[in-house]
Amino acid sequence: MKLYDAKQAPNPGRVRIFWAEKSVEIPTEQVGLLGMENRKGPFLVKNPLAGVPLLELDDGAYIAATVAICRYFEALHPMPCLLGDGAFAQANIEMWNRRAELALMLPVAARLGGGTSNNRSERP
Ligand SMILES: N[C@@H](CCC(=O)N[C@@H](CS)C(=O)NCC(=O)O)C(=O)O
Repeated sequence: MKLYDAKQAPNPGRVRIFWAEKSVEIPTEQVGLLGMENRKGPFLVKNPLAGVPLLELDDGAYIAATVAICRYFEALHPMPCLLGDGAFAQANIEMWNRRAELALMLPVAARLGGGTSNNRSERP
């Protein structure tokens, strides 16, 4: 298993924080976002949406999207429970997660001039 990571980017950082809380260590490979390595052939074959983080599994499958990767590790390593114990806690965490992404991270990224896969159509 390997995580395609970019040390300076917030989304892969969320996965690394999640792993740290669960005391999980996985090899990482840095993807140079400034050199747009994520938008070149080899990486695009792995993740056509171009974003990091991207988790490569031992069987060759890929999981893209921060929350999906975190959910995968929550299922593999349930303790400590980070995504909620019970229906309300899970929904509440998901609600705040979505709020943080949509109301905080997206406007900040837009103000900084890009850097998310959600506005890649505006980039060369
Ligand atoms: N929906 C994706 C978004 C991933 C994303 O936008 N990652 C940023 C880094 S935080 C990225 O790869 N930006 C470079 C680009 O889109 O070219 C997720 O949840 O992981």
